Amino acid sequence: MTTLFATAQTLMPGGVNSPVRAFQSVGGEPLYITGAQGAYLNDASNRQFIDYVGGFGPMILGHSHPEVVQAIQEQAAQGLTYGTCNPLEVELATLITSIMPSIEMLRMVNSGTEAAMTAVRLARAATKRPKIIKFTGCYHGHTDALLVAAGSGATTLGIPSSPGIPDAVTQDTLSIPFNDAHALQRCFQSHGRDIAAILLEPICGNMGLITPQPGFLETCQTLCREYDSLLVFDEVMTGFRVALGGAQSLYGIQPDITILGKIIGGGLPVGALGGRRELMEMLAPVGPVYQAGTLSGNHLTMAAGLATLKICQAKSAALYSQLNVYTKALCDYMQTTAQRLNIPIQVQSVGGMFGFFFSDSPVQCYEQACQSDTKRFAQFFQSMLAQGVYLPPSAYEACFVSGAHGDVELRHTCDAIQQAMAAL
Ligand code: KE4
Repeated sequence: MTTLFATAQTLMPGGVNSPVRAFQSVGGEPLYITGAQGAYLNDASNRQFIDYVGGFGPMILGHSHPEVVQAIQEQAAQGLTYGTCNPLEVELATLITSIMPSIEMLRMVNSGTEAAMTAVRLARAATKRPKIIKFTGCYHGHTDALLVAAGSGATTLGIPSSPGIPDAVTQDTLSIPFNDAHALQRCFQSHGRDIAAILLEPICGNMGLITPQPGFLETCQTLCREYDSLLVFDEVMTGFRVALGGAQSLYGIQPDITILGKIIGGGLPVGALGGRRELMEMLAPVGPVYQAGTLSGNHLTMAAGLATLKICQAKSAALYSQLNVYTKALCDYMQTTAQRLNIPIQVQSVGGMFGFFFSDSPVQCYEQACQSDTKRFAQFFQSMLAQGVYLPPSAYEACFVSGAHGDVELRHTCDAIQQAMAAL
């Protein structure tokens, strides 16, 4: 064991500041990254890896993009935080609302968790109803009310519903299978007028990658309209990732509230929630729904997010086409190699994010995801890592491609896939 990790384990639970980093489900020791450029990570042992985690989504342009770094450096020279308003938060809000028409107004916070927590409070206040429908395996951060059958690290570690949360808090959180329109209809038939909102990842990225079945998102929207509930899209991961306008632009569904994070901070701590004006103006100081944050709208984060989103917008046609082409080529190679070696695998991708399950049947919900072969995933993960390719250290995460991934990285990754699969 490296001294870094041994020391870390004496100072931080599991030696980490976020559980999925601990490599517990894939074995071995976590990486200690000391630098990152473009598509690459460099670790404390001077090893280099092609990175398919990208900070779990924010690094869509690749690491250390010069314009993003420069924007942060320039702002840092102007002070690190003011606790006041600043022009950059206005500029970023203007840009986001111009890209996502469902967002007339937004509030910046410091994480996706904060944004999801606030969205739930706002939906309950707006509808005067207590219940929230979520989908099993979706992850919306670690706020008490949403740590019910949660994905990502919660599932990775086998604790999808955490201890320490009173039943009184979770009794109004209804978790049903993703892609199960009948279960959703039954839930509304049972609880209809008590349901404040449906909260979902429109494309699930926290139980591997699972796409909505045709019509499923429309059913969510129709039932919300029928019962006067709110539709809340958690686009922390998919926003500006799967398309410039996020999943809502891909599927043509306008949610009432959108949760954002990751890319809009360019790699710095961020979250946001946005929606129709009359909803958002229920938030203090205009309305009575309280929410606050010392570092919300911090100008360094705003600068990094602005620099990132401006490039995504300016180069959107080329960038998203490049992400799509690269990701499809990689996934096609993974699928055909597995087929040639008689290894059952399900590969899915949307834009610059992809996921795969070692499973002989399609994976459309959490229960099916949990039946995939996670031991085989761990073997594959370690073999890819040994060949200089870093995948998310869990079968219940999504992989991410950046604009800095090119032909050299694709060829290296495909060669590594061939080797890793042949060794399974
Ligand atoms: P944060 O609080 O971690 O900023 O965001 C929570 C969140 C909310 N919604 C979605 C759809 C998310 O994917 C996330 C966080 N994603 C995980 C990766 N699956 C963060 C990585 C981690 O927990 O270390």
